[in-house]
Amino acid sequence: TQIALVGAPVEAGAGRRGCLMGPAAYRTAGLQEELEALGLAVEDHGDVVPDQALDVPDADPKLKNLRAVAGWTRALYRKARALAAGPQMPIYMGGDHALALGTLAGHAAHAAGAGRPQFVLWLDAHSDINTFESTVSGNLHGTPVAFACGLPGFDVLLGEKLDTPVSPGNLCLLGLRSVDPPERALIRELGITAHDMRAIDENGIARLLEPFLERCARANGFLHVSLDVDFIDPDIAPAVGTTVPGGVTFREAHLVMEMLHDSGLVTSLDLVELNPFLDDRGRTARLMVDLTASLFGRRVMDRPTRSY
Ligand code: DIR
Ligand code: MN
Ligand code: MN
Ligand code: MN
Repeated sequence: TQIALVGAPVEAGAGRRGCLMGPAAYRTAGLQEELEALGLAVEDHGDVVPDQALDVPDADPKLKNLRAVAGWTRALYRKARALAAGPQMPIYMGGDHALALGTLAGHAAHAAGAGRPQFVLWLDAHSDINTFESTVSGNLHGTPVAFACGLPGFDVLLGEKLDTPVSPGNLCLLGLRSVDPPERALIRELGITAHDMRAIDENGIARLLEPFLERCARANGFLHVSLDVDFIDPDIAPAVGTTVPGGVTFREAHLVMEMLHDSGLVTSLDLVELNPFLDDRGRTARLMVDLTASLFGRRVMDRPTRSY
């Protein structure tokens, strides 16, 4: 396996500053070296530079940093689309979750061109399915799922309509514990698979994740995984601006990654919302690196590769 590390120091989509230091923290925490230790060929592509997006209003009364977010979306869309066509599997080192506006659009466009469905696993305390209409905070990191589903109102981001949306049936949201009322209604209307923390408590991670991976495998889909730091419990992952208590444990998070590795299905990965300014001696950055290593095959004992 070959891997492309792509820095996306986006912080315009979050409510507080600091996520721009994320890519540097992943490099300092040794992401490249840990993946190379697993025998993978890793190339660091450096940090993406955002477009100017001068056609977008600079000061929108409601949507925070709309022009800056549009600039990132366009640049990351092109980068993701180009990488999806090549041999390397991209890891996008964020940056806040607004970076997924670009990465998801790019990967979905490539999947459509290849005639294969794009699947998305959203690991997050939040559902991030606000529209420009429904958002109360105006923070655009709360919108990428709605954008990816092709909901209306987002054309200003790319400067054109997203014509290859992800089918809502191919999405799985896992780890939810903060969902705004309009988001909850949208999830129901679109029929998106959404597992909250109670579902994890009652069923365990494996029973929830397996059917989704099975569907992806059966459909010969590409799988994009978007890992928000706040998926994990803030007691062990404090470096995030939007902590919500009651997140997944260390082992639950690793189990997700281990199952993803065994599935062999993952084609792209976002690491988002790490805010190193809020970290405790790098422990969250190191945890995110270790989780990524589990996704790429670090394990305690040998196990057969799963075939669905
Ligand atoms: C809230 C919080 N739903 C919003 N969202 C996120 O601002 O739209 N926090 N993504 O991380
Ligand atoms: Mn998020
Ligand atoms: Mn979140
Ligand atoms: Mn692997």
